[in-house]
Amino acid sequence: MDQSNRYADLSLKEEDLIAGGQHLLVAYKLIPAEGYGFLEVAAHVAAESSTGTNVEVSTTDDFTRGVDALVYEIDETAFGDHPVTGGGLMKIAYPVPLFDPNLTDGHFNVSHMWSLILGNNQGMGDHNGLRMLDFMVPEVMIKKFDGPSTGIADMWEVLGRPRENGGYISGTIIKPKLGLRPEPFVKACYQFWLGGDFIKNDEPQANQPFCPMETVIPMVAETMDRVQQETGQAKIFSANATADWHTECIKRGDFILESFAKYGNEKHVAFLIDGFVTGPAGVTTARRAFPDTFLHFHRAGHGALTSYKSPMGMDPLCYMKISRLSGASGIHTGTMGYGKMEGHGNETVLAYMLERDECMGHYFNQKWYGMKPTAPIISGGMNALRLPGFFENLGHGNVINTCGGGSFGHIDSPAAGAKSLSQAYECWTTGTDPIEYAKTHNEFARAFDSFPADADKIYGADWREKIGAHK
Ligand code: RUB
Ligand code: MG
Repeated sequence: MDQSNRYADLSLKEEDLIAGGQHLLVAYKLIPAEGYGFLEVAAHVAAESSTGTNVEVSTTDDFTRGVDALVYEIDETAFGDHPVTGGGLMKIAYPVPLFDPNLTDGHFNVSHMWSLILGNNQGMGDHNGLRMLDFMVPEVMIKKFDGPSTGIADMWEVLGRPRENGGYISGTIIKPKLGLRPEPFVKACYQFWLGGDFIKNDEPQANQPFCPMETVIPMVAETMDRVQQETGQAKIFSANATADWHTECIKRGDFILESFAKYGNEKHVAFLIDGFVTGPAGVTTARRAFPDTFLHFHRAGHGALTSYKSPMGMDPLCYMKISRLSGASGIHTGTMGYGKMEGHGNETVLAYMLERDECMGHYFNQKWYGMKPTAPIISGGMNALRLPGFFENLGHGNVINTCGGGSFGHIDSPAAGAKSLSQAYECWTTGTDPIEYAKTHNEFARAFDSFPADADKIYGADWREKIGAHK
């Protein structure tokens, strides 16, 4: 049934909708199924995502019609006719009263927003693809999302740096991913911390019988204390507190904080929450139960939702915005094409959208009205050789970066791997040519020997001759 006479109004102007401030706007890519018209399916999406269904229902009244979501713009051929990557653009305006404030405090909740704007409409049979490309939350709603409570500024402070522009945080992920018992696990921590700032649990590292949390976490806390005394430098550990049940998440969080508090280091802890698999409930549980602890949003599995290979789901930009609304202190943004995960150089907007108080996205200029920033966490196949190009593309180095293979794969030691990372940052901040820099910085030079395929690709196969003799 074509409902475009009710759920579409192409005379509406986006600037008026924005100025009115009473709508959440969403841009989608839509591929109608064979035999369906573009506007017809677009209107069905608006109906399914607001006050309607696939048929007219007798229970509708005038008030109901007043909160209809409306298609206000379409461009049927915007992305071409490829069956997967093609499609048209459509934008829908959702009236604010459609969204759900909490019973407890009147704050908006992300789960509800998500299920409305990217919920049932994903499963409709009259399209072959529906992907959310961008959305814009009006001021009246932004102010009622939790947003972050702590952030990278607090982490910089713990590290003894200025709260503004505190610079690159060199980090790692303990590798191997699984299979380390407590002794080798903390040995790996110790070795990295001799040269680096930040360690995170790899996302499946939790409470395995061969490395129980109640054994290993106190050992990590003791190791952090020892390495801090030996180096005179502050260190951070991001501990996995992901759980299905909020009580379990809180139990893990409490236990982790207590373990580090024994050494006065409870501020040196972040909680890693796998926010894709737990969903907004996991993130908000940690955000609200532990407002003073940095909330590290890891997103394993997100590719099923955000991959550019899919005509479904949402663009990574939308996922970033959702994480900031939920209150993540930091989220993995990918590596913008410089690491091993899917991505490309133009994804700098993912970081800017998280950091800035106002940022132009793919379709909408989002104002955050003072909501605290979420830090970009750069991870996945990175190493010292890939970092100078990454910083150059992003334009700054105020990020948390975790290099698992890039640190534990360094030919000399994890400490040398860690040092090679901060050297890569110094190389870039001083504008030094990496080959020249390598001549006087051994750990960075040895990263070339450690990752020769990367070295060949990024710096040319003659890097050995150019750098010359080193260890
Ligand atoms: C990286 C790693 C991270 C993922 C996350 O290990 O374990 O969990 O890369 O990916 P390594 P994303 O540094 O050895 O590649 O940041 O894209 O979510
Ligand atoms: Mg991982």
